[in-house]
Amino acid sequence: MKDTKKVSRNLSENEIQESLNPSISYGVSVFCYAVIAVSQTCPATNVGKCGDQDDWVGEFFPGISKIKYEGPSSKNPLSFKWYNAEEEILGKKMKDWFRFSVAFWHTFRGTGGDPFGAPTKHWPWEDGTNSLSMAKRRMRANFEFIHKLGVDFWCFHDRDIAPDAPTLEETNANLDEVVALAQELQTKGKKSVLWGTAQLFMHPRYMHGAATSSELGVYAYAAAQVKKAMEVTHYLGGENYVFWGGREGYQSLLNTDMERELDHLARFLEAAVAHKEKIGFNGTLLIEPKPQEPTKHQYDWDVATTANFLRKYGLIGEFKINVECNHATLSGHSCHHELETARINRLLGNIDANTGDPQVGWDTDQFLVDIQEATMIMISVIRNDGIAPGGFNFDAKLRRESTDVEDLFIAHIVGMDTMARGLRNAAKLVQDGSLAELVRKRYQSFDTEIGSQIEAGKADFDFLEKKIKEWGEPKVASAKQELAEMIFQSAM
Ligand SMILES: [Mn+2]
Repeated sequence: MKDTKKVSRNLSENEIQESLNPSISYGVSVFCYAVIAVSQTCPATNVGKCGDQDDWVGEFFPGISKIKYEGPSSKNPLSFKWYNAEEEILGKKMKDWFRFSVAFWHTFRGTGGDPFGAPTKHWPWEDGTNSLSMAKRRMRANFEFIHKLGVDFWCFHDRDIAPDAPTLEETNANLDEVVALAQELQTKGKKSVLWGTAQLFMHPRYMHGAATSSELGVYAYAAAQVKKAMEVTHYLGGENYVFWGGREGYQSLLNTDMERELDHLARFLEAAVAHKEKIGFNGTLLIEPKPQEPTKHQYDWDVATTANFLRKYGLIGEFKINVECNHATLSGHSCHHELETARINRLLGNIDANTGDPQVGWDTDQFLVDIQEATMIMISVIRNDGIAPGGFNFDAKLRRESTDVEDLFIAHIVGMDTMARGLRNAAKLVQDGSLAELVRKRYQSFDTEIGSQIEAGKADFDFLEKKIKEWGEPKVASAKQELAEMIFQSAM
């Protein structure tokens, strides 16, 4: 960190307050408010289009029309080469396999700021404020974006779509005003919310966590915030609600009562289940595992840890899991492993489609462009017969150096095309059947009378000892891993 250039002056109370809001991201940018706080300004070329009112005139993306499928030979960057929404693959339309969603926080609040540098993105519609009118203008830009991109869903954090205020009542009033506009735009554009969530990690009150904070007042504040976020998600017709424990973890076990914190987290989630019933929200509650960052240890480390937590506290059946690929790799697993762990535990609820960098090793939230990885993801999704009412949320952001408005479209297009190629490849593997046959053959010794006795729990050790004495040394077959890889490759 010695080369870090920090903002050299002290920030005023107002600037700190403002800096809490602008750039919300699950990634590294949460670390350093001060750098992020450098405000965007209204570009000179847009004089007359910016101001303190929601007075933006005309389109936000005037040079870009609705993105169309043009097929693999197209050289047009603003077209789909592989994603063809209405095309049926294995009996389901592509759009129904994916249920793609734009993440409001990355696409509309991502500034390109990082712990070492100031924002790099100066979108024409941003006026440099975090005002309510700016929030509304941004929401209108969001709906034009998802319409032109051709996706049906969007996801949000409460504090990203509307500004924080000094009191909870005023903050909620801000949120209500923006949500009313979002509802109007949704109805007009026939769009809906894939999921909503509460942002419980950026404000300093959450420094010890939210539901796992050592402070009762913070636990209560978080409860009030989640209550409201669940209510607005329900109001907007959201199909899911996500819990991501941004700071639910610890920095040191020396000062932490881990058992008490986990008990509190369980009580918090139980209260969320009760509130869901109280308001008649029928959406799925989802937990999004992540192993660490910004905490040293986050309690919902990975899918298996989260499943164990849900079982211990009797919450299985109330929650499913939102698997984020970049979080999977941070926990030392592949995305495919996490999806399969969720699937076989009947917990697969949603996918945050992104990826990390294999060398960098932190949560870089990049658009996933690896066709092999996408194919493995889609193998799990096909085995699960889709993930509705969940979908594929692009919890992914442009690189700091990508600064053109059209880059927002290009990033989502390549992300959607990559997943579409994954689906097409996985479907080829399913139709070809030789990979499934290889796996079936590998376990065929259990497809016998004694095998079914074992699998039914009816073969005790005495019986098996008797059998092996009869049979002698068992024959052990090849695993055929390289052949499996060869078959997999043939579908790329
Ligand atoms: Mn995520």
